[in-house]
Amino acid sequence: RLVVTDLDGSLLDHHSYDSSPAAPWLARLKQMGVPVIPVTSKTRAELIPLREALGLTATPFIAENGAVIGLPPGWCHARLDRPGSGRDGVVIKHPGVDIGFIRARLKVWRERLKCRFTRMSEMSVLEVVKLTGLDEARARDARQREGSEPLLWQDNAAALDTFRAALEGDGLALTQGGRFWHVMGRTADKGSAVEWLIKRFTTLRGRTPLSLGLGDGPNDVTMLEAVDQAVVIRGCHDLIVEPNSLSLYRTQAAGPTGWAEGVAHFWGRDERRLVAATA
Ligand code: 2M8
Ligand code: MG
Ligand code: MG
Repeated sequence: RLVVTDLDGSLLDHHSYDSSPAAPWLARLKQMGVPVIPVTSKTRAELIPLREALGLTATPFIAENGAVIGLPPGWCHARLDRPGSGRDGVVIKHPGVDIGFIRARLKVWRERLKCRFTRMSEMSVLEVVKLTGLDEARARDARQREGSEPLLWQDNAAALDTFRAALEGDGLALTQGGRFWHVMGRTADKGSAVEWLIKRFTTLRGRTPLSLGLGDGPNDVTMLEAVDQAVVIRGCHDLIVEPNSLSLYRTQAAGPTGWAEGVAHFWGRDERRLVAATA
């Protein structure tokens, strides 16, 4: 088994970033030996303290909406990966497009299309703090992008369509998070990164895992369509998910309370048996 999960608005509260209502399930999943893999818009820098705090340092992570994949030593492959030079021997993959190219194209399109938006990298740290409720250190980390650029759209819907089409010609795509639009490589979304990780799990362990995914935003849809069991957590957006089976559950509660509700919906009954089997 395997859990892939969005953070903001899912495992973490949209406003306070608190995860405590999910703590009992996180502990149980650890006991069951189930990897919980964060799949988030956040950057690699933001994930360093967060993975520590959540007790998820031994599992892989997917950052920047799929543009960055991190593999801890237990998930590396002797033939397929170069030894990790990153922190704690973590191997980093960049399936997307470099941030320098993304920023250069954003500059070009803003001049040509005369559309209005503000990139996160143009905001001061204090503006990011105000907008997101992150503390200053985390807001700094949020600006350390490698393969995706968040922006606030300040123009109308028609201009957004034109902008989207222009980006497509560059091999770029727009995806929507809780507060920001994110510009990134078209082929590196959350769903593709999750599919890649499921394949890696299968190569290493010799069997395909049963996968459970949880998310609350439009940027989570590709991920929810890539897993066996999908949980849509109540949030600020109405998500249209095409489930690959009947295994789609929409929670009553939002944030980490909804997260626990979703895991319990699918796995609550198996839990006692699985803990006993792995003990
Ligand atoms: C941004 O991501 C969220 C994800 O839903 C958003 O679009 O609202 C990113 O900049 C991320 O790095 C940051 O931690 C987060 C803070 O709310 O905002
Ligand atoms: Mg979210
Ligand atoms: Mg997110």
